[in-house]
Amino acid sequence: MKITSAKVIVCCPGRNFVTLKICTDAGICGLGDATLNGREKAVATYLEEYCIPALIGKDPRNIEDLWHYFYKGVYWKRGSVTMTAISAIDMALWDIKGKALNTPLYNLLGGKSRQGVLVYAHATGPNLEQMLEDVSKKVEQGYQAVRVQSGIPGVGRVYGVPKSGQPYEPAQKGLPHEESWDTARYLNFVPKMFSRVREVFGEDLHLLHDAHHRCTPNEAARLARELEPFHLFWLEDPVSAELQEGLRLVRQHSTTPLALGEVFNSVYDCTTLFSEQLIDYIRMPLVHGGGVTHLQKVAALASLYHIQTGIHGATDLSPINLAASLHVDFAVNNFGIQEHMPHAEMVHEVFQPNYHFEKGFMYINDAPGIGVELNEEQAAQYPYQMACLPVNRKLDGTLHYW
Ligand code: EZ4
Ligand code: CO
Repeated sequence: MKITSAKVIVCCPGRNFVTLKICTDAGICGLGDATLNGREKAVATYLEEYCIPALIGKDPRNIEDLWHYFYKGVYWKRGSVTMTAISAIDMALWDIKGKALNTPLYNLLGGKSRQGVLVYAHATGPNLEQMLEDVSKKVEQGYQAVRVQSGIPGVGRVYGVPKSGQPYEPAQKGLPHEESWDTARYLNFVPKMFSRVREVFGEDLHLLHDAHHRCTPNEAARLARELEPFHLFWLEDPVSAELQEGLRLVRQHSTTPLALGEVFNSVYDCTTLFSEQLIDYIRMPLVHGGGVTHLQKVAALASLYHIQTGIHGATDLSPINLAASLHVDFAVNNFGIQEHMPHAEMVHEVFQPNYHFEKGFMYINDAPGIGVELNEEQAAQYPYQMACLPVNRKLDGTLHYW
């Protein structure tokens, strides 16, 4: 089999998505997600100018070899843009392999290790009461695990908390807008918030929280310790983990489970965290973390250190990425939980998914490969619109440094 053509499809059905489509002389095409929120065109150009010309004529069945060709062969290893491009190629090749062998991707990864994939929903609100209403909604929808975020009194617009009634979308059209932050108010508020959530919803609901890299290791240690009575499923990104050693301080002070890695793009971002057992869940997404091929290796290494997967699944990652993630979630032994933020209806005019949610779990059908269809005519109806993630300033105007 040979690759005969490949192209990048950029569309904006409510938000931007970048998709790589690779086609072969066998008449089989594969799709890969290449969306890097706020930097979509950088990945599209990387693929169009450098990767696609090098793919033509290659045998798409040699996925491992092609992965290393684009990772090692370019000399400039790692980085989000490069790794997102490699991820898209990798996903498209696995999609082709599944279609060529007429079998779903999970079957090529060792088969199913479980009946369904436990997922968590997002509950948010500008204040405590509205947040509690949103938790109720998610529980009514059948979720057994809920991530809880709320506006903080005296802090204004906070990352990850949409304006009342609007869906959660961190990127805003145009150049970055600005949000505010105050760590002292945040640290005082979050334990009270979880105390209230436990009071209303009891002990059985799994609760998660995302600190979005806003704390120093010492602040994070205090937060993790003060959250212990509320038995979180996890505390996510308590610190920015560029300094992996920073997690030692957090770990030494608390038994609250820790989840990190949604911004990681290589196993080398994880090695200290894994080998010293400093975290409990690894959040690396397929789309920015080298695709199925690299995630399998990350999950395998994590499993040696009692670390489970908790793959990133926000709406800025396309349905192709979510489906590919679900295949991995089904297959790996050390699966923990999968993030699930349902895409807007408009997104499904372009991407027809092969998965569904039921009573707290997600399921995937047996369509071959990754199994998501892309409607190119519909995609063309929604041209790219520049959008960026916000910057974050402390109340005195200082750009928050983490
Ligand atoms: O901020 O995907 O846990 N989920 C998250 C996400 C990320 C966005 C960034 O593009 O933190 O909402
Ligand atoms: Co996060």
